[in-house]
Amino acid sequence: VCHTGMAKYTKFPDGFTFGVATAAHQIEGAWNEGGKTENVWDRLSHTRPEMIADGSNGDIACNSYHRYREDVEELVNLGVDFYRFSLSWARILPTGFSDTVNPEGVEYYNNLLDALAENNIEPLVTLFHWDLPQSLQDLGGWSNPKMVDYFRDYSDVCFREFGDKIKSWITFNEPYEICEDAYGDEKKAPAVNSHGVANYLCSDTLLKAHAESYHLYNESYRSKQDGRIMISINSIWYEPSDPKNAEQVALAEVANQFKFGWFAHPIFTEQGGYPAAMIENVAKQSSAEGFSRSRLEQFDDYWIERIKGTSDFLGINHYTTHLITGSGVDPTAKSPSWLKDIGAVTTMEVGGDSASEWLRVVPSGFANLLRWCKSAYNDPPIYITENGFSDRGTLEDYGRIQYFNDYLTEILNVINDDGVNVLGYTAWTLMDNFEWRAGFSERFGFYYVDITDPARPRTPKLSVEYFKQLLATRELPQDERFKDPSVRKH
Ligand code: GBH
Repeated sequence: VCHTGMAKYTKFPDGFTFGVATAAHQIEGAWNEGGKTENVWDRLSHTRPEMIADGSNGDIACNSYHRYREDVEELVNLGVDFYRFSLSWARILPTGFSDTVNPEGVEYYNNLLDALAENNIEPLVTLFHWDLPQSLQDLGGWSNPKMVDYFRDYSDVCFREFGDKIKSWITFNEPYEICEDAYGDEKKAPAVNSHGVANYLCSDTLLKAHAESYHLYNESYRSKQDGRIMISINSIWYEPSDPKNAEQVALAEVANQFKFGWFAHPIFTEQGGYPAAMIENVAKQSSAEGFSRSRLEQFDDYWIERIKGTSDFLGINHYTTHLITGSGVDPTAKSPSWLKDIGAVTTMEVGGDSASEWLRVVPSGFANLLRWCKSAYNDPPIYITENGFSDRGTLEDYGRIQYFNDYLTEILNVINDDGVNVLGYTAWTLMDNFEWRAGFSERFGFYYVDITDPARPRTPKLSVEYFKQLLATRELPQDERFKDPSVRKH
Protein backbone atom coordinates (compact mmCIF):
# COMPACT_ATOMS: atom_id res chain seq x y z
CA VAL A 1 0.00 0.00 0.00
CA CYS A 2 1.33 3.41 -0.93
CA HIS A 3 0.34 6.28 1.36
CA THR A 4 0.25 9.40 -0.74
CA GLY A 5 -0.93 12.92 -0.19
CA MET A 6 -1.40 14.92 3.00
CA ALA A 7 -4.12 14.10 5.50
CA LYS A 8 -6.94 16.64 5.34
CA TYR A 9 -6.88 17.25 9.08
CA THR A 10 -4.07 16.64 11.52
CA LYS A 11 -4.97 18.61 14.65
CA PHE A 12 -7.28 17.30 17.38
CA PRO A 13 -9.91 19.65 18.80
CA ASP A 14 -9.40 21.39 22.16
CA GLY A 15 -10.62 19.20 24.97
CA PHE A 16 -10.17 15.93 23.05
CA THR A 17 -8.53 13.48 25.46
CA PHE A 18 -6.17 10.53 24.98
CA GLY A 19 -5.47 7.48 27.07
CA VAL A 20 -4.37 3.86 26.98
CA ALA A 21 -6.17 0.79 28.27
CA THR A 22 -5.46 -2.50 30.03
CA ALA A 23 -7.55 -5.11 31.86
CA ALA A 24 -6.94 -6.73 35.26
CA HIS A 25 -6.59 -10.34 34.19
CA GLN A 26 -4.38 -9.43 31.25
CA ILE A 27 -1.76 -7.57 33.33
CA GLU A 28 -2.00 -8.09 37.10
CA GLY A 29 -0.80 -11.65 37.66
CA ALA A 30 -0.65 -12.52 41.39
CA TRP A 31 -3.51 -14.82 40.59
CA ASN A 32 -3.60 -16.38 44.07
CA GLU A 33 -1.91 -13.62 46.08
CA GLY A 34 -3.29 -10.88 48.30
CA GLY A 35 -6.55 -12.73 49.00
CA LYS A 36 -7.64 -13.05 45.36
CA THR A 37 -9.59 -16.16 44.46
CA GLU A 38 -9.96 -18.11 41.21
CA ASN A 39 -11.71 -16.56 38.24
CA VAL A 40 -13.00 -18.20 35.03
CA TRP A 41 -9.75 -17.45 33.15
CA ASP A 42 -7.61 -19.01 35.90
CA ARG A 43 -9.84 -22.07 35.69
CA LEU A 44 -9.74 -22.37 31.90
CA SER A 45 -5.99 -21.78 31.50
CA HIS A 46 -5.09 -24.11 34.39
CA THR A 47 -7.39 -27.01 33.56
CA ARG A 48 -7.40 -26.76 29.76
CA PRO A 49 -4.01 -25.22 28.80
CA GLU A 50 -4.43 -26.58 25.28
CA MET A 51 -7.17 -23.96 24.87
CA ILE A 52 -4.52 -21.19 25.07
CA ALA A 53 -2.42 -20.79 21.89
CA ASP A 54 0.96 -20.89 23.66
CA GLY A 55 -0.18 -22.76 26.76
CA SER A 56 0.38 -19.65 28.86
CA ASN A 57 -1.87 -18.16 31.55
CA GLY A 58 -2.38 -15.02 33.63
CA ASP A 59 -0.58 -16.31 36.75
CA ILE A 60 2.10 -13.63 36.42
CA ALA A 61 0.85 -11.81 33.31
CA CYS A 62 2.72 -8.46 33.29
CA ASN A 63 3.27 -8.66 37.03
CA SER A 64 1.38 -5.40 37.45
CA TYR A 65 0.15 -6.37 40.90
CA HIS A 66 3.77 -5.90 41.98
CA ARG A 67 4.94 -3.42 39.33
CA TYR A 68 2.03 -0.97 39.13
CA ARG A 69 4.37 1.93 39.94
CA GLU A 70 6.28 1.13 36.81
CA ASP A 71 3.00 1.03 34.86
CA VAL A 72 2.34 4.56 36.08
CA GLU A 73 5.84 5.69 35.06
CA GLU A 74 5.17 4.38 31.56
CA LEU A 75 1.86 6.28 31.49
CA VAL A 76 3.68 9.45 32.55
CA ASN A 77 6.27 8.88 29.84
CA LEU A 78 3.54 8.54 27.22
CA GLY A 79 1.86 11.70 28.49
CA VAL A 80 -1.68 10.33 28.62
CA ASP A 81 -4.65 12.26 29.99
CA PHE A 82 -6.29 9.13 31.37
CA TYR A 83 -5.63 5.46 32.08
CA ARG A 84 -8.33 2.89 31.47
CA PHE A 85 -7.95 -0.23 33.64
CA SER A 86 -10.31 -2.79 35.15
CA LEU A 87 -11.00 -4.08 38.64
CA SER A 88 -10.70 -7.76 39.44
CA TRP A 89 -13.97 -8.88 41.03
CA ALA A 90 -12.30 -11.93 42.66
CA ARG A 91 -9.61 -9.69 44.17
CA ILE A 92 -12.14 -7.33 45.73
CA LEU A 93 -14.83 -9.88 46.64
CA PRO A 94 -13.16 -13.28 47.19
CA THR A 95 -16.47 -15.12 47.61
CA GLY A 96 -17.96 -13.33 44.60
CA PHE A 97 -20.59 -11.85 46.93
CA SER A 98 -20.47 -8.63 48.93
CA ASP A 99 -20.40 -10.42 52.29
CA THR A 100 -16.60 -10.27 52.37
CA VAL A 101 -14.60 -7.30 51.08
CA ASN A 102 -10.88 -8.09 50.76
CA PRO A 103 -8.87 -5.25 52.34
CA GLU A 104 -5.68 -6.15 50.42
CA GLY A 105 -7.52 -5.99 47.12
CA VAL A 106 -9.02 -2.62 48.00
CA GLU A 107 -5.59 -1.38 49.06
CA TYR A 108 -4.00 -2.42 45.76
CA TYR A 109 -6.47 -0.34 43.74
CA ASN A 110 -6.25 2.57 46.17
CA ASN A 111 -2.46 2.59 45.75
CA LEU A 112 -2.82 2.57 41.99
CA LEU A 113 -5.45 5.33 42.08
CA ASP A 114 -3.24 7.44 44.37
CA ALA A 115 -0.21 6.99 42.10
CA LEU A 116 -2.34 8.11 39.14
CA ALA A 117 -3.65 11.13 41.04
CA GLU A 118 -0.10 12.19 42.01
CA ASN A 119 0.67 12.29 38.31
CA ASN A 120 -2.54 13.99 37.18
CA ILE A 121 -3.72 10.98 35.22
CA GLU A 122 -7.48 10.48 35.27
CA PRO A 123 -8.69 6.95 35.94
CA LEU A 124 -11.31 5.43 33.62
CA VAL A 125 -12.34 2.27 35.42
CA THR A 126 -14.06 -0.82 34.04
CA LEU A 127 -16.03 -2.89 36.54
CA PHE A 128 -16.11 -6.05 34.47
CA HIS A 129 -13.54 -7.04 31.87
CA TRP A 130 -14.29 -10.78 31.61
CA ASP A 131 -12.73 -12.21 34.80
CA LEU A 132 -15.80 -13.56 36.60
CA PRO A 133 -15.17 -15.21 39.98
CA GLN A 134 -15.37 -18.97 39.47
CA SER A 135 -17.78 -19.19 42.44
CA LEU A 136 -20.35 -17.24 40.40
CA GLN A 137 -19.67 -19.26 37.26
CA ASP A 138 -20.45 -22.38 39.28
CA LEU A 139 -23.96 -20.92 39.64
CA GLY A 140 -24.29 -20.40 35.90
CA GLY A 141 -22.46 -17.09 35.50
CA TRP A 142 -24.11 -14.64 33.12
CA SER A 143 -26.82 -17.14 32.19
CA ASN A 144 -28.07 -16.98 35.79
CA PRO A 145 -30.65 -14.16 36.21
CA LYS A 146 -29.50 -13.65 39.83
CA MET A 147 -26.32 -12.13 38.42
CA VAL A 148 -28.28 -8.87 38.10
CA ASP A 149 -28.25 -8.62 41.90
CA TYR A 150 -24.70 -9.88 42.34
CA PHE A 151 -23.34 -7.38 39.82
CA ARG A 152 -25.28 -4.58 41.47
CA ASP A 153 -23.78 -5.57 44.85
CA TYR A 154 -20.27 -5.67 43.39
CA SER A 155 -20.81 -2.25 41.74
CA ASP A 156 -22.02 -0.89 45.07
CA VAL A 157 -18.81 -1.96 46.82
CA CYS A 158 -16.68 -0.42 44.06
CA PHE A 159 -18.58 2.90 44.01
CA ARG A 160 -18.38 3.06 47.81
CA GLU A 161 -14.69 2.12 48.13
CA PHE A 162 -13.23 3.97 45.12
CA GLY A 163 -15.88 6.41 43.90
CA ASP A 164 -14.30 9.43 45.58
CA LYS A 165 -11.27 8.95 43.30
CA ILE A 166 -13.00 7.97 40.06
CA LYS A 167 -14.97 10.28 37.77
CA SER A 168 -15.46 7.87 34.89
CA TRP A 169 -16.81 4.33 35.07
CA ILE A 170 -17.46 1.63 32.51
CA THR A 171 -19.83 -1.14 33.60
CA PHE A 172 -19.06 -3.83 31.03
CA ASN A 173 -16.30 -4.27 28.51
CA GLU A 174 -17.70 -5.71 25.28
CA PRO A 175 -20.95 -7.44 26.15
CA TYR A 176 -20.93 -9.19 22.77
CA GLU A 177 -17.64 -10.94 23.58
CA ILE A 178 -18.96 -11.95 26.99
CA CYS A 179 -22.27 -13.34 25.76
CA GLU A 180 -21.38 -14.73 22.35
CA ASP A 181 -17.72 -15.75 22.70
CA ALA A 182 -17.87 -17.06 26.29
CA TYR A 183 -21.42 -18.47 26.55
CA GLY A 184 -22.54 -19.01 22.95
CA ASP A 185 -19.12 -20.33 21.92
CA GLU A 186 -15.81 -21.39 23.43
CA LYS A 187 -13.69 -18.50 22.21
CA LYS A 188 -13.49 -17.01 25.71
CA ALA A 189 -13.68 -18.43 29.25
CA PRO A 190 -15.76 -20.11 30.62
CA ALA A 191 -16.24 -21.57 27.10
CA VAL A 192 -19.82 -22.72 27.75
CA ASN A 193 -20.48 -23.19 24.02
CA SER A 194 -24.27 -23.25 24.40
CA HIS A 195 -24.63 -21.73 20.96
CA GLY A 196 -27.85 -19.95 20.14
CA VAL A 197 -29.16 -20.32 23.70
CA ALA A 198 -26.86 -19.19 26.56
CA ASN A 199 -25.66 -16.23 24.49
CA TYR A 200 -29.20 -14.80 24.62
CA LEU A 201 -29.73 -15.72 28.28
CA CYS A 202 -26.51 -13.78 28.95
CA SER A 203 -27.61 -10.64 27.10
CA ASP A 204 -30.87 -10.56 29.05
CA THR A 205 -29.00 -10.70 32.36
CA LEU A 206 -26.11 -8.47 31.35
CA LEU A 207 -28.26 -5.61 30.04
CA LYS A 208 -30.37 -5.68 33.22
CA ALA A 209 -27.23 -5.82 35.39
CA HIS A 210 -25.78 -2.86 33.49
CA ALA A 211 -28.97 -0.87 33.97
CA GLU A 212 -29.15 -1.63 37.70
CA SER A 213 -25.53 -0.57 38.17
CA TYR A 214 -26.23 2.65 36.27
CA HIS A 215 -29.34 3.46 38.32
CA LEU A 216 -27.53 2.70 41.56
CA TYR A 217 -24.76 5.13 40.61
CA ASN A 218 -27.25 7.70 39.44
CA GLU A 219 -29.42 7.59 42.52
CA SER A 220 -26.95 6.93 45.33
CA TYR A 221 -23.55 8.18 44.23
CA ARG A 222 -23.68 10.69 41.40
CA SER A 223 -24.62 13.71 43.49
CA LYS A 224 -21.70 13.13 45.91
CA GLN A 225 -19.12 11.77 43.51
CA ASP A 226 -20.01 13.77 40.42
CA GLY A 227 -18.89 11.15 37.89
CA ARG A 228 -20.02 9.58 34.64
CA ILE A 229 -20.88 5.99 33.81
CA MET A 230 -21.10 4.20 30.46
CA ILE A 231 -20.79 0.89 28.66
CA SER A 232 -18.15 -0.09 26.07
CA ILE A 233 -19.50 -1.98 23.06
CA ASN A 234 -17.26 -3.71 20.55
CA SER A 235 -17.95 -3.70 16.88
CA ILE A 236 -16.60 -5.78 14.14
CA TRP A 237 -18.13 -3.51 11.53
CA TYR A 238 -19.78 -5.31 8.60
CA GLU A 239 -19.79 -3.96 5.07
CA PRO A 240 -21.15 -5.39 1.85
CA SER A 241 -18.41 -6.99 -0.20
CA ASP A 242 -20.00 -5.35 -3.25
CA PRO A 243 -21.46 -1.96 -2.23
CA LYS A 244 -23.69 -1.97 -5.33
CA ASN A 245 -25.33 -5.26 -4.37
CA ALA A 246 -28.61 -4.32 -2.64
CA GLU A 247 -29.02 -7.67 -0.94
CA GLN A 248 -25.54 -7.47 0.60
CA VAL A 249 -26.17 -3.89 1.71
CA ALA A 250 -29.35 -4.94 3.49
CA LEU A 251 -27.67 -7.97 5.05
CA ALA A 252 -24.75 -5.86 6.32
CA GLU A 253 -27.26 -3.66 8.12
CA VAL A 254 -28.85 -6.74 9.70
CA ALA A 255 -25.40 -8.03 10.74
CA ASN A 256 -24.52 -4.67 12.34
CA GLN A 257 -27.80 -4.76 14.26
CA PHE A 258 -26.97 -8.27 15.47
CA LYS A 259 -23.45 -7.31 16.46
CA PHE A 260 -23.47 -3.70 17.72
CA GLY A 261 -27.24 -3.16 17.93
CA TRP A 262 -27.74 -6.22 20.17
CA PHE A 263 -26.42 -4.14 23.10
CA ALA A 264 -26.60 -0.60 21.76
CA HIS A 265 -30.25 -0.59 20.62
CA PRO A 266 -31.71 -1.35 24.08
CA ILE A 267 -29.64 1.45 25.67
CA PHE A 268 -29.18 4.16 23.04
CA THR A 269 -32.44 4.33 21.03
CA GLU A 270 -35.75 6.06 21.82
CA GLN A 271 -37.56 2.83 21.13
CA GLY A 272 -35.41 0.57 23.33
CA GLY A 273 -35.39 -3.23 23.36
CA TYR A 274 -33.56 -5.45 20.91
CA PRO A 275 -33.32 -4.42 17.23
CA ALA A 276 -36.36 -5.45 15.17
CA ALA A 277 -34.25 -7.48 12.74
CA MET A 278 -32.90 -9.55 15.62
CA ILE A 279 -36.28 -10.20 17.19
CA GLU A 280 -37.66 -11.24 13.81
CA ASN A 281 -34.76 -13.43 12.65
CA VAL A 282 -34.24 -15.31 15.90
CA ALA A 283 -37.98 -16.00 16.21
CA LYS A 284 -38.11 -17.30 12.63
CA GLN A 285 -35.02 -19.47 13.00
CA SER A 286 -36.11 -20.83 16.38
CA SER A 287 -39.44 -21.94 15.02
CA ALA A 288 -37.86 -23.49 11.90
CA GLU A 289 -35.51 -25.39 14.21
CA GLY A 290 -38.38 -26.80 16.26
CA PHE A 291 -38.04 -24.68 19.40
CA SER A 292 -41.35 -23.95 21.14
CA ARG A 293 -40.42 -20.29 21.64
CA SER A 294 -37.85 -17.80 20.39
CA ARG A 295 -34.40 -18.40 21.84
CA LEU A 296 -34.22 -14.60 22.24
CA GLU A 297 -36.66 -13.52 24.93
CA GLN A 298 -37.85 -9.93 24.52
CA PHE A 299 -37.73 -7.45 27.37
CA ASP A 300 -41.09 -6.50 28.87
CA ASP A 301 -42.14 -2.84 29.07
CA TYR A 302 -40.68 -2.40 32.54
CA TRP A 303 -37.22 -3.52 31.44
CA ILE A 304 -37.35 -1.67 28.13
CA GLU A 305 -37.83 1.55 30.08
CA ARG A 306 -35.39 0.59 32.82
CA ILE A 307 -32.56 -0.13 30.34
CA LYS A 308 -33.14 2.83 27.98
CA GLY A 309 -30.81 5.80 28.39
CA THR A 310 -28.52 4.15 30.92
CA SER A 311 -25.16 5.34 29.56
CA ASP A 312 -23.76 8.86 29.73
CA PHE A 313 -21.57 8.23 26.67
CA LEU A 314 -21.37 5.64 23.94
CA GLY A 315 -18.14 3.72 24.55
CA ILE A 316 -16.87 2.07 21.38
CA ASN A 317 -14.13 -0.52 21.12
CA HIS A 318 -13.18 -0.87 17.50
CA TYR A 319 -10.51 -2.85 15.71
CA THR A 320 -11.70 -4.12 12.38
CA THR A 321 -14.17 -4.59 9.52
CA HIS A 322 -15.39 -7.83 7.93
CA LEU A 323 -17.44 -8.29 4.77
CA ILE A 324 -20.82 -9.76 3.94
CA THR A 325 -20.87 -11.75 0.71
CA GLY A 326 -24.45 -12.99 0.55
CA SER A 327 -27.44 -14.53 2.29
CA GLY A 328 -27.68 -17.97 3.85
CA VAL A 329 -25.87 -19.86 6.57
CA ASP A 330 -22.24 -18.93 7.11
CA PRO A 331 -20.11 -22.06 6.59
CA THR A 332 -18.55 -21.58 10.04
CA ALA A 333 -21.92 -21.26 11.83
CA LYS A 334 -23.04 -23.83 14.40
CA SER A 335 -26.71 -24.74 14.64
CA PRO A 336 -28.49 -23.09 16.30
CA SER A 337 -26.35 -20.00 16.73
CA TRP A 338 -26.14 -16.24 16.67
CA LEU A 339 -24.27 -16.40 13.35
CA LYS A 340 -26.88 -18.68 11.80
CA ASP A 341 -29.60 -16.34 13.11
CA ILE A 342 -28.10 -13.45 11.14
CA GLY A 343 -28.58 -15.36 7.90
CA ALA A 344 -25.55 -13.92 6.13
CA VAL A 345 -22.24 -15.26 4.89
CA THR A 346 -19.19 -13.34 6.12
CA THR A 347 -15.58 -13.12 5.04
CA MET A 348 -12.38 -11.61 6.44
CA GLU A 349 -10.83 -11.16 3.02
CA VAL A 350 -10.38 -7.42 3.33
CA GLY A 351 -7.67 -4.92 4.31
CA GLY A 352 -4.17 -5.51 5.61
CA ASP A 353 -2.95 -8.19 8.02
CA SER A 354 -2.04 -8.14 11.68
CA ALA A 355 -0.85 -11.01 13.91
CA SER A 356 -4.52 -11.75 14.73
CA GLU A 357 -6.46 -13.53 12.03
CA TRP A 358 -9.64 -11.58 12.84
CA LEU A 359 -7.93 -8.18 12.80
CA ARG A 360 -7.87 -6.74 9.30
CA VAL A 361 -6.68 -3.18 8.79
CA VAL A 362 -9.62 -1.25 7.28
CA PRO A 363 -9.53 2.39 8.47
CA SER A 364 -12.47 3.46 6.25
CA GLY A 365 -14.71 0.96 8.07
CA PHE A 366 -14.07 2.88 11.30
CA ALA A 367 -15.36 6.10 9.72
CA ASN A 368 -18.44 4.28 8.42
CA LEU A 369 -19.15 2.78 11.85
CA LEU A 370 -18.87 6.19 13.52
CA ARG A 371 -21.20 7.85 11.01
CA TRP A 372 -23.66 4.97 11.44
CA CYS A 373 -23.59 5.39 15.24
CA LYS A 374 -24.29 9.10 14.90
CA SER A 375 -27.39 8.44 12.85
CA ALA A 376 -28.62 5.24 14.55
CA TYR A 377 -28.28 6.54 18.11
CA ASN A 378 -29.23 10.20 17.80
CA ASP A 379 -25.78 11.77 17.79
CA PRO A 380 -24.41 10.45 21.09
CA PRO A 381 -21.24 11.74 22.72
CA ILE A 382 -18.68 9.02 21.93
CA TYR A 383 -15.51 7.78 23.58
CA ILE A 384 -13.32 5.35 21.70
CA THR A 385 -12.48 3.07 24.63
CA GLU A 386 -10.20 0.68 22.66
CA ASN A 387 -8.45 0.60 19.29
CA GLY A 388 -5.21 -1.15 18.46
CA PHE A 389 -3.08 -3.48 16.36
CA SER A 390 -1.29 -6.78 16.96
CA ASP A 391 2.08 -8.02 15.75
CA ARG A 392 4.50 -10.62 17.10
CA GLY A 393 6.31 -8.16 19.37
CA THR A 394 8.79 -6.27 17.21
CA LEU A 395 10.34 -3.12 18.72
CA GLU A 396 10.24 -1.28 15.39
CA ASP A 397 6.48 -1.56 15.23
CA TYR A 398 5.76 0.39 12.05
CA GLY A 399 2.60 -1.60 11.44
CA ARG A 400 1.15 -0.40 14.75
CA ILE A 401 2.14 3.22 14.08
CA GLN A 402 0.59 3.12 10.61
CA TYR A 403 -2.58 1.60 12.07
CA PHE A 404 -2.89 4.33 14.73
CA ASN A 405 -2.14 7.03 12.16
CA ASP A 406 -4.75 5.76 9.70
CA TYR A 407 -7.49 5.08 12.28
CA LEU A 408 -6.90 8.42 14.02
CA THR A 409 -7.08 10.14 10.62
CA GLU A 410 -10.58 8.69 10.17
CA ILE A 411 -11.61 10.06 13.56
CA LEU A 412 -10.48 13.53 12.50
CA ASN A 413 -12.36 13.15 9.23
CA VAL A 414 -15.68 12.25 10.85
CA ILE A 415 -15.34 14.93 13.52
CA ASN A 416 -14.67 17.62 10.94
CA ASP A 417 -16.70 16.45 7.94
CA ASP A 418 -19.66 14.71 9.55
CA GLY A 419 -19.88 16.33 12.97
CA VAL A 420 -19.58 13.01 14.79
CA ASN A 421 -19.18 13.85 18.47
CA VAL A 422 -16.02 11.91 19.38
CA LEU A 423 -14.58 13.22 22.65
CA GLY A 424 -11.67 10.93 23.40
CA TYR A 425 -9.50 8.07 22.23
CA THR A 426 -8.05 5.08 24.05
CA ALA A 427 -5.29 2.99 22.53
CA TRP A 428 -5.14 -0.71 23.32
CA THR A 429 -2.73 -1.33 25.07
CA LEU A 430 -0.06 -0.03 27.47
CA MET A 431 2.09 -3.17 27.21
CA ASP A 432 2.04 -6.61 25.62
CA ASN A 433 -0.20 -8.73 27.83
CA PHE A 434 -2.14 -11.97 28.22
CA GLU A 435 -4.21 -11.85 25.04
CA TRP A 436 -6.84 -14.33 26.27
CA ARG A 437 -6.89 -17.52 24.22
CA ALA A 438 -4.03 -16.21 22.08
CA GLY A 439 -1.83 -16.08 25.19
CA PHE A 440 1.25 -13.95 24.49
CA SER A 441 1.41 -14.93 20.82
CA GLU A 442 -0.39 -11.77 19.64
CA ARG A 443 1.02 -8.54 21.00
CA PHE A 444 -0.80 -5.20 21.12
CA GLY A 445 1.46 -3.18 23.46
CA PHE A 446 3.35 0.11 23.32
CA TYR A 447 5.86 -1.61 25.60
CA TYR A 448 7.37 -4.99 24.83
CA VAL A 449 7.15 -7.41 27.76
CA ASP A 450 9.70 -10.21 28.14
CA ILE A 451 7.69 -13.17 29.36
CA THR A 452 10.72 -15.43 29.77
CA ASP A 453 11.76 -13.30 32.76
CA PRO A 454 9.46 -13.66 35.82
CA ALA A 455 10.05 -9.98 36.67
CA ARG A 456 8.46 -9.12 33.31
CA PRO A 457 10.76 -6.26 32.24
CA ARG A 458 9.27 -3.83 29.72
CA THR A 459 10.96 -2.17 26.75
CA PRO A 460 9.47 0.76 24.83
CA LYS A 461 8.70 0.15 21.17
CA LEU A 462 8.93 2.87 18.50
CA SER A 463 5.17 3.44 18.86
CA VAL A 464 5.87 4.93 22.33
CA GLU A 465 7.72 7.77 20.58
CA TYR A 466 4.86 8.19 18.13
CA PHE A 467 2.16 8.34 20.80
CA LYS A 468 4.27 10.64 22.97
CA GLN A 469 4.64 13.12 20.15
CA LEU A 470 0.93 12.91 19.34
CA LEU A 471 0.05 13.64 22.95
CA ALA A 472 2.56 16.46 23.31
CA THR A 473 1.39 18.25 20.15
CA ARG A 474 -2.23 16.99 19.83
CA GLU A 475 -1.40 16.63 16.17
CA LEU A 476 -0.74 13.55 14.04
CA PRO A 477 3.05 13.16 13.82
CA GLN A 478 4.30 13.42 10.24
CA ASP A 479 7.97 12.48 10.84
CA GLU A 480 9.63 10.22 8.35
CA ARG A 481 11.13 8.17 11.19
CA PHE A 482 7.68 6.81 11.96
CA LYS A 483 7.24 5.41 8.46
CA ASP A 484 8.23 1.86 7.61
CA PRO A 485 11.53 2.18 5.68
CA SER A 486 10.34 -0.45 3.23
CA VAL A 487 7.34 1.67 2.16
CA ARG A 488 8.82 5.19 2.60
CA LYS A 489 8.39 7.35 -0.49
CA HIS A 490 11.53 8.37 -2.33
C1 GBH B 1 -10.66 -6.49 22.92
O1 GBH B 1 -11.53 -7.37 22.26
C2 GBH B 1 -10.61 -6.75 24.39
O2 GBH B 1 -11.41 -5.85 25.12
C3 GBH B 1 -9.21 -6.77 24.95
O3 GBH B 1 -9.21 -7.34 26.22
C4 GBH B 1 -8.31 -7.49 23.98
O4 GBH B 1 -7.04 -7.69 24.50
C5 GBH B 1 -8.25 -6.68 22.72
O5 GBH B 1 -9.51 -6.44 22.21
C6 GBH B 1 -7.43 -7.29 21.61
O6 GBH B 1 -8.01 -8.48 21.15
O7 GBH B 1 -12.20 -15.43 16.33
O8 GBH B 1 -11.61 -16.64 18.32
O9 GBH B 1 -9.89 -15.68 16.98
C7 GBH B 1 -11.58 -7.22 20.87
C8 GBH B 1 -12.61 -8.03 20.20
C9 GBH B 1 -13.46 -10.04 19.48
C10 GBH B 1 -11.14 -9.79 19.40
C11 GBH B 1 -13.32 -11.53 19.29
C12 GBH B 1 -10.97 -11.29 19.16
C13 GBH B 1 -12.19 -13.07 17.92
C14 GBH B 1 -11.31 -14.15 18.42
N1 GBH B 1 -12.33 -9.45 20.10
N2 GBH B 1 -12.16 -11.80 18.56
S1 GBH B 1 -11.28 -15.57 17.44
